[in-house]
Amino acid sequence: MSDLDVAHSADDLIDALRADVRAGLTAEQKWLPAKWFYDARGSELFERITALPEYYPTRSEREVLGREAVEIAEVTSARTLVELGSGSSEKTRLLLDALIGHGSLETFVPLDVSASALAEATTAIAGDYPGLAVRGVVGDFTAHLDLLPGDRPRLVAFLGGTIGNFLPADRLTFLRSVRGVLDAGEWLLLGTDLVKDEATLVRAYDDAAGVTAEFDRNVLRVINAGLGANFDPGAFEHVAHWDPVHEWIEMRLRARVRQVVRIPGADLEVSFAEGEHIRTEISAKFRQAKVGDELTAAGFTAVRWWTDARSRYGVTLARA
Ligand code: AVJ
Repeated sequence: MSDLDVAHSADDLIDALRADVRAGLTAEQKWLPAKWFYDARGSELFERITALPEYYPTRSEREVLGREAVEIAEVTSARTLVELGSGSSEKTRLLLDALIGHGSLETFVPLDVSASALAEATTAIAGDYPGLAVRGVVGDFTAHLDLLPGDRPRLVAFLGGTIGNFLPADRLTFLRSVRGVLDAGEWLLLGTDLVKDEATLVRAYDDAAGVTAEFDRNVLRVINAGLGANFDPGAFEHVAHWDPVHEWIEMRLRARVRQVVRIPGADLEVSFAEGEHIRTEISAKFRQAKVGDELTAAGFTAVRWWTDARSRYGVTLARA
């Protein structure tokens, strides 16, 4: 059994894109929110990234979940699994199998901005788990958390390291809002990529095959399609920059030449100097203590911390 609840209509989506493009591309340092990568093409490119030899986070997280899913089921006895930014929900199957095996799970609620990725995932999962109620929500996890259905206790999974895409202040706001929709005693499972040597990090965000570069440039295609803009994606070079002070990877699109871009749907003309860049994503990397402190500040208690064998990636189970 599956259904899709659309919190974000197509019109809402264009309004939100317009507002973000106006704010980001008129700023002194141009920037765009990372969520706009993920139209159908962008979600597909991200799936390809997860299979790249350089992009370790997906495999490291899968290693932890494969090892610890039964423990997660035993500790939480969740009746509902909510997955924020679920994408293809591939790793989620490890959790579904364990929670169903444990006998507690009734409902799976994947929430994603990408309607296409979500429709595919809900259909596939509903087909493979006949007893499970699958209730997909097309929405933005910074805006539509109040819509989360399902019997308690719920386990909210926020995996992949996507928490790293928030700026630090927004991260705390977000964690507090998750805490705000949960009752005391419900659960958060949080995936965080960890600080490591710069070369490994930069390679993971600038792969040899150029898939990440195409993913980065996809945001320009999304703006072209949504707002009738005339970005030439080929006129921008993908850059992965490690910021050792903030401990985050910054993805940038750097203008190869001086240019002016028209964005009629946002009533905007944007000039780029040669070499000027748009910051398209930050992907913060964490240390265990920082994760624990931030969860505490948001009103959670971390009860388990696991990493993969190479300590590249951390997974925290926290109680509301
Ligand atoms: C899906 C947001 C976790 O930040 O590593 C992959 C997205 N960006 N390669 C990340 C991404 C470039 C990814 N998250």
